[in-house]
Amino acid sequence: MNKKKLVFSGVQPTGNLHLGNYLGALKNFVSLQKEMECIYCVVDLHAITVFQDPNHLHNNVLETTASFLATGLDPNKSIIFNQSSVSGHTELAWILNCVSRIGWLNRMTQFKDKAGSDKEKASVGLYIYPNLMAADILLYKATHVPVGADQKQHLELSRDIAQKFNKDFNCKDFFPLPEPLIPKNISRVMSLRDGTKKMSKSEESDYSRINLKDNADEINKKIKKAKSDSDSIPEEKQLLENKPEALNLLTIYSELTNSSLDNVISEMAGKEYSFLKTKLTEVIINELSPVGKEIQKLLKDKSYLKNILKKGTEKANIIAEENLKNIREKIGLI
Ligand code: AQP
Repeated sequence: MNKKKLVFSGVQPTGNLHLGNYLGALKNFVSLQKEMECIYCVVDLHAITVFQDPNHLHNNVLETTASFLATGLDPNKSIIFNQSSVSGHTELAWILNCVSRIGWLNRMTQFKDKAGSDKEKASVGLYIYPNLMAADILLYKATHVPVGADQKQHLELSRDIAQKFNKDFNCKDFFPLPEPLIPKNISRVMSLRDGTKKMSKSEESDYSRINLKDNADEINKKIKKAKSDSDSIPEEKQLLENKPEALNLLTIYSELTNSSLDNVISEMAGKEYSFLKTKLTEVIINELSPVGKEIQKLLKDKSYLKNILKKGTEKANIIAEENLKNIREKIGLI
C-alpha cells in the first residue's frame, strides 16, 4: 500500500485569478509545501472544456504560473507544470472514462451550473471533466487534494473511481483514496455582487471579484461598490443568515485578519458596513498588493516562466510514466 503523503491540485488558466482562488486554494497550497511533497498543475486541458481564445489561453497559462510563484509556491519544493505537457493525464483519463459511470457524472452539479439551460450544446469535455480531474490526481497516486468547497463533489467522484478501479482489477489499495483538504473557515468566497454565487473568474462583471492583479485603487472601488446591508452589523452570526453578501464580507475580513467570525462580529456589532468596508479594503490591499506586483514583475520574463514549467514537466513525467506502466499492466494492456 502506498502510504507516502502526496499532494496534488490544479488551477484552470481561465484568467483573472481572484481572492476566492487565493483563500480557497493557493494559500493552502503554499502552507502544504512546507510539510508534504506537492505537485501543482496549471490545468490547461480543463480550461478548454469551454472555448478559449488560443492567444488568451497561452498568456493565461503563464499568468497562472506567475500567480503560483507570486503567492509563494517554490519550484524547488513543489513540482509546478502544465497539464497538457504530460500526456499521461489524457491517457489515464481515457482509461478512467471506462471505469467511471454515466450515472455518477449525471449527478455533478458543476456541469449543470456551467452547461446552463441548453445542455445539448455543452462540450463532451465539460461533461467528462470530472474523470480528467480524477486522472490528474490518480496519475500521481496523490493522497491529499487542497481545493475549495466547490470541488468537493468532484473529489468524491475521484474516490469512487479509484475504489472501483481497485475492485475491478483486484488490486486493493493500488490507488489511494484521495482526501480533500478544504479550508475550514472560508471554503467558498462569494461574489461581491451576489452572495449566493461563488466568486468566479468567468463571471462577466469584474466588480463581482477581487483579482490578484488588482491595484489598490481597483480594490478600493470594488469593496465600496460591494453589496452589503442597509442595517448595521448585528450582534449575532444567526442574524446574518439571510444576508449572504454581508456575511461574505465579514467572513473574508475574519479570514484575512486570522480572527474568528464571532470575534469580528462582536468587535463590529452596531457599526455601519462602511466601517467594515474601510477596514476590509485595507487588509485586502496589504495582503494582495505585493502578490499583484510580483505577478506583473514575473510576467515580464516569459522565458523564465516557461522554464519553470519545463523543469516541472520533466519531474512530473517521471512519476507519471512509472505509475502508468503499472496501470497498463493491471488492466492487461501490452
Ligand atoms: N469562490 C471560491 N471560493 C473558494 N475557492 C474557490 N476556488 C475557485 N473559486 C473559489 C478554488 O480555486 C481552485 C482553482 O479553481 P479553478 O480555477 O480551477 O476552477 P473553478 O473552481 O471553476 O474556479 P472559477 O473561478 O469558478 O473559474 P471559472 O470561472 O473559470 O470556472 C479550486 O480548488 C477551487 O475550488
